[in-house]
Amino acid sequence: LSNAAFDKVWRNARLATLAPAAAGLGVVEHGAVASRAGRIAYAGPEHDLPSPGAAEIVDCGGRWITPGLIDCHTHLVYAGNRAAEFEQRLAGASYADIARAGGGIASSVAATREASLERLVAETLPRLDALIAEGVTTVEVKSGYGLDGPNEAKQLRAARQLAAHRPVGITTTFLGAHALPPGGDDKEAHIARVCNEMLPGVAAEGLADAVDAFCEGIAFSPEQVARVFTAARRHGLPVKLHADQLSDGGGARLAAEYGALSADHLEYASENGVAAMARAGTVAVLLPGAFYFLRETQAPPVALFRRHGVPMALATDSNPGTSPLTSILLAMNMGATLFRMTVEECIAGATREAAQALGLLRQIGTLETGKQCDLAVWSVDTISELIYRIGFNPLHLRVWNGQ
Ligand code: DI6
Ligand code: FE
Repeated sequence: LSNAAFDKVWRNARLATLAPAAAGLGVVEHGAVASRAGRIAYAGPEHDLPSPGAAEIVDCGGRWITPGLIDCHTHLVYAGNRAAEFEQRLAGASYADIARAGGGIASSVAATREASLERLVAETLPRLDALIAEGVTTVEVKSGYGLDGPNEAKQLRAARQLAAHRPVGITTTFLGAHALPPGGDDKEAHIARVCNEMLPGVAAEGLADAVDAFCEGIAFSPEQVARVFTAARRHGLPVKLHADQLSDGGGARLAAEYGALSADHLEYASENGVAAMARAGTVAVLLPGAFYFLRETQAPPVALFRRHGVPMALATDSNPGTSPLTSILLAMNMGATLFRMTVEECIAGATREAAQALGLLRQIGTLETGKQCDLAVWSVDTISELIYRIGFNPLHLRVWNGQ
């Protein structure tokens, strides 16, 4: 360490560092974190804290510090809502029935195309604020409600602009292969436009950090997704996949074959799909909000992910159709109650494993020297309270990029 003073020290805290070399959550009982120039300059026992002085010292009063939470799968940018469709489902219609009748994603596409860029940002900020209020410091945002060149670009620009309005990290994912655009009936033609027009346009403008697709009977086939992934590779973009959510379509294996950062949902993933993910280092992103909201009954194969050593992340899947959820803490509680994940898995799932699902584990996701200083300080006695409570927000303070 140089002699330069720390910018800030948070002392008298218990740390869940999530450092991969440490056991479990990497707990440090009498801990401190120090920042310099937006990065973590120290995280560990307070009595080992080097003492070059600090511009500001914050006494955390024995509270817990975790890495800032990461919501690694959202469709946060869209216009309108689907409350009417929710009522149809309450009356007995299924998600797939509504999609086949031209509702579902297509109705959000119509509303999103109608909205200006400014309007999209304005409609999204309250949702983003709800996440931020729970200690979220990085949010992944997908397109997929524009489904043509100009509107996909508009959605991704709106996502990028969020970072100018709020102190939060935003990563963007191009999801042009989400559904057929309204009125469209030719999946092959849509995939060709995704690969030859939309993706090159979005990549040329630097609007996307990754590429995703929806691999499902009601969406696109593995062969069609493979074409999108090949195009992504041509543009040097990593891939992710909505895989095996409503049926086993071989999505987990397909994602692994393309070295995907993550495969997401995975309720119906098979063991050989899970094994392929393990070999490829693909993270399983589990989305209990959608499982709950669709009243699904088949939980993802958590025991298989554990046995094969596939890291499990948790995210809100915040979207108007299947998961109108803007609480990462509730997603974590549902990971435990609905998917039987452990407290440690739920906390790792919204920090370290979520960072890996975004390809950002070197920058964020744990309390380790050199990483961006993103912290959440919690007024809880035991860290399990974060997972145990429902609808209670114990966030004491949040630090993004050292501030
Ligand atoms: N899977 C989902 O759960 C969301 N998208 C996807 O590919 C649903 C999006 C919506 O219904 O608007
Ligand atoms: Fe999704």
